[in-house]
Amino acid sequence: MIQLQRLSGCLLLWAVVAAASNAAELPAPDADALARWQAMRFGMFVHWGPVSLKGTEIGWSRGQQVPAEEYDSLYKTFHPIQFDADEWVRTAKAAGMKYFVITSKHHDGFCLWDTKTTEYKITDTPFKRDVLKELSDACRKHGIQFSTYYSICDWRHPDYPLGSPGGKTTKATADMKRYVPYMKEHLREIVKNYGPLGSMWFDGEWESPWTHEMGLDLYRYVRSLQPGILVNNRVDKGRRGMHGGTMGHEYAGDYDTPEQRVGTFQTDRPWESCITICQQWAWKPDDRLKSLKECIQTLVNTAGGDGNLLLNVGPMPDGRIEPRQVERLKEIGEWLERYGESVYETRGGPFKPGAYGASTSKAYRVYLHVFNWQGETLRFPAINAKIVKAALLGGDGQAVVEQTDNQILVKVAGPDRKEPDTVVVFTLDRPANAVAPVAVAP
Ligand code: FHN
Repeated sequence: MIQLQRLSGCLLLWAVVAAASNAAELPAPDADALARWQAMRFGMFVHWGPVSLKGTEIGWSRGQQVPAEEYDSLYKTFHPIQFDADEWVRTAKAAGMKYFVITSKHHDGFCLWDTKTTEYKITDTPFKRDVLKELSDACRKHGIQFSTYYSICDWRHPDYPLGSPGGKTTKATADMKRYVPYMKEHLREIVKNYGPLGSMWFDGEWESPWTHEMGLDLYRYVRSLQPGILVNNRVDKGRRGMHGGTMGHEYAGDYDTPEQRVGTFQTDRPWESCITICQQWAWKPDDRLKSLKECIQTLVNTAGGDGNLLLNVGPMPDGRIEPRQVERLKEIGEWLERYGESVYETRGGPFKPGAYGASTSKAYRVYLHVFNWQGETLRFPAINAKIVKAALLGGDGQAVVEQTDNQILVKVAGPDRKEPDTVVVFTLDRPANAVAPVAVAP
């Protein structure tokens, strides 16, 4: 028995080492591309497809609120005649977003480009136009980085073993040996015809048909299509659910992907929170729209944690982004017009996010974003740098800062405080990235 246990122990160790060594052979992410993407801090996520005709959730409502047969026939009447790629991209730009990620194929298998692999695509709808082509052209025209979301799981395709509702059924004749090449051809078409891309944003990796070995292979394949492309951690099996972190170095993926939450403060590995501006990913009539305060504070808390924010909109079946969502995005852009230097090209910290708000920094400057004053004076822990100047970003009003060896006291008179965020700027006697991050007591 002991012998058997020893053998199984050795096999397990071998498997771990093999997996680790496999991962060790992965091409390193393009450091410049990663740094450029991190500096962008803010992008638009779009979940769209024929399901918008029903106003239910993309992928998940197939075989639930919408019978699968009906869901799969929606494309035959999908005719978003008001779709204007230029208008979507201009809306993203007006919001202060620097990159754009669209669902090229979600769990329902519908393809938003003119793929040669299936008729279940946008160019086989009454609309006939290639949405990915028009969006990639518009992004290039407006200087917005273009990226695509791609779902590994495909609950409609006969060769992907699990089906609707929500991956809870199985398909008798499915075969991953046929499905993976189908998927790889999609990725080749997308990168070659609409690239270069900023990122390939994978999703749908959590189900049993997808394995760690497949994830490592797919990461290598996508990097072979475009060496400088970024790939998120949902290409492999290492993602920690909605927390979005990666379980270990043996797993592929260049950045972590917290979902519907602001990621925790993390400066040693890039991350991006994906969050809906409403509640549902795809369009839903009368869905709850997040307030401007919630959107700004989410963006600031994300940047304060050293992460990016990918804020999602779900366009309507006529091809427009809902006017009230466009208005919200415009309001975010107006805030960034004034305070964007405290978000773009910054790093998180050195004061970690807390009840007060969050901080960001770049060069010799620290931007203290205060949401909650909790009284007259805010108290912050000492840092290993001298504050040589303090002011309010935007110039109107005064910040009074007192620094001792043990603490930093910050005071801004009531009339000078700003909703939803008062930005106090410290100028330091050294680069802010030389200052060790510190937690701020609640
Ligand atoms: O199931 C999907 C969901 O529809 C949506 O696309 C989000 C966005 O990241 N990802 C999955 C849920 O984790």
